[in-house]
Amino acid sequence: MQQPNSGIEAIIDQTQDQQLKTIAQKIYRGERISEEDGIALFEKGELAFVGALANFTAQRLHGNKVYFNRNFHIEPTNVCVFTCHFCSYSRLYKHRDEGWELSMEQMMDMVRKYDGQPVTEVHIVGGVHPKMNLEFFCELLQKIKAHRPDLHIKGFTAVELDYMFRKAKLSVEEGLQKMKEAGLQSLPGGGAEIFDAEIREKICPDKVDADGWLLIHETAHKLDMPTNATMLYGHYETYAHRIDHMSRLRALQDKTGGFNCFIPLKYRSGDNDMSHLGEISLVEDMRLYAISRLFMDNFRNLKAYWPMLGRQNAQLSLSFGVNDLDGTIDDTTRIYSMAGSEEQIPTMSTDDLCDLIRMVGKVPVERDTRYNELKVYEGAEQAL
Ligand code: V47
Ligand code: SF4
Repeated sequence: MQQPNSGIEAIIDQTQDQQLKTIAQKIYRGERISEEDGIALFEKGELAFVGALANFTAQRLHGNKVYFNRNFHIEPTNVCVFTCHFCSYSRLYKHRDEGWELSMEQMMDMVRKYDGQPVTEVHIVGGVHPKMNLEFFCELLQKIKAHRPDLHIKGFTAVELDYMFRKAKLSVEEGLQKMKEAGLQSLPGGGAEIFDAEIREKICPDKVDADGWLLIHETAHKLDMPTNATMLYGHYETYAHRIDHMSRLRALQDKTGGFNCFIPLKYRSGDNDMSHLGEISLVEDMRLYAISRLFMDNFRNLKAYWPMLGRQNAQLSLSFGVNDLDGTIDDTTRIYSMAGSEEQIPTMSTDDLCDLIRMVGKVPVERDTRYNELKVYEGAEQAL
C-alpha cells in the first residue's frame, strides 16, 4: 500500500468545500494558486488545513531544515522626517533630544565589538535623518569593509534610500551603484508595509509609495544585489490588500528572481498612533504565515522575525511553513521592543536558536545572507 504523503492526501479527500479542495489539489501538484484562491484561503481556510498544506510545501522545498544566521544590527538613529502612524520608534527632528544619533566612531565601535566573533552579517537600518546623507553612509560602508571585509553588509530600506538619493539628486540606479561600490551588498525588506495606496495613505502617508519601493528593489536585483521583502499586517488591511501586496511581490520575483526571502511583520501596538487598534490573534498570525507560504510560490524562504513575534510564536510558525528565523541579533535592535514586543532584550545564542529549532523536530542550519549553508547541526553538537 502506498504511504508517502498519505496525510496530505487524506486532508484533500476529506475537504468538503469544493473551492478549498481544488486549491489544495493545485498545491499538491505544485501549481501556482491565483489571487482569488489566496483570498478564499484567508476567508475559509482553517488553521489546521492551511497549516498542513504549508508544512507540506515547506518540507518539499527544504525537508526538515530551518535556517538562521549570526548577525547584529546597527540603528544609526531613530530621528525620522516621516510620520508613519504605526511606528513607536521614531522621533521627529524637532524632538531629536529624545532620540539617538550615532556618530561614525560609535558605529565603528559596534563593528569592532564583534572582532574575532563568528558573525556573518551586519543589518543597518534606522530612521530617515535629514542630516545623515549618502556621503555619510558611503563612508560608513567603506569603513566597515576596510575593517572587516568578510562581513556582509545588508542595509537601508527603500524608504531610507529613496530619501537619500533624492537629496543627492541621483537616480535610483546611480545611487545604488554608488552604495554598492562603497560596500553595500544587499537590502533588507523594510518600508513595504502594505502597497495599497489607500491603506498606505492611512498608515504611512508621506514616505515612498509602492511603485517607488518596487523600483528600488528591481534596480538592486539588476545590479546583482539580493533584497528581502516585508509586509506589515494586522491593522486596517483586508485579506484582499494582503493578497494584492503579495501578488505584486510575486510578479517582481518572477521577473528578477532577486528576493531572498519574504518576512511578514505583525503590527505591534505598543506606544504609537494606532495603539487603539490592538493586535490580531496568534491563530491569525499562523494562518497568515501558512497562506504566505502557499501564495508566494517563487519565494524559497519565509522568515519569522523572532524579535517581533516573540521566540515562542516564531518557534510555532516553523510548523506553518516558515523555514527561517533570522539571527542571533545580540540585543542590537530597538524597533520591536519599543513597540511592545515580549522580546525586550532581543538576543539569542546559536545554541538557543538550535534548541528552539530542534524542539519542533527540525534541523538547524546556519546560513549566510544569500542562504548558502554554512553548517548543518545534525546532532546535538554545540556551536563554536
Ligand atoms: O518597515 C515598524 C516595521 C520595519 C512597527 O530584511 C513595525 O531581514 C510592527 O523591515 N509593528 C523595519 N512592525 C524592519 C524590517 C526588517 C526587520 C527584520 C529583518 C528584516 C530583513 C527587515 O519594521 C518597518 C515596519 O514595517 N515596523 N514599527 C510596529 N509597531
Ligand atoms: Fe521613520 Fe521608518 Fe518609523 Fe516610518 S517606520 S517613521 S520611515 S523610522
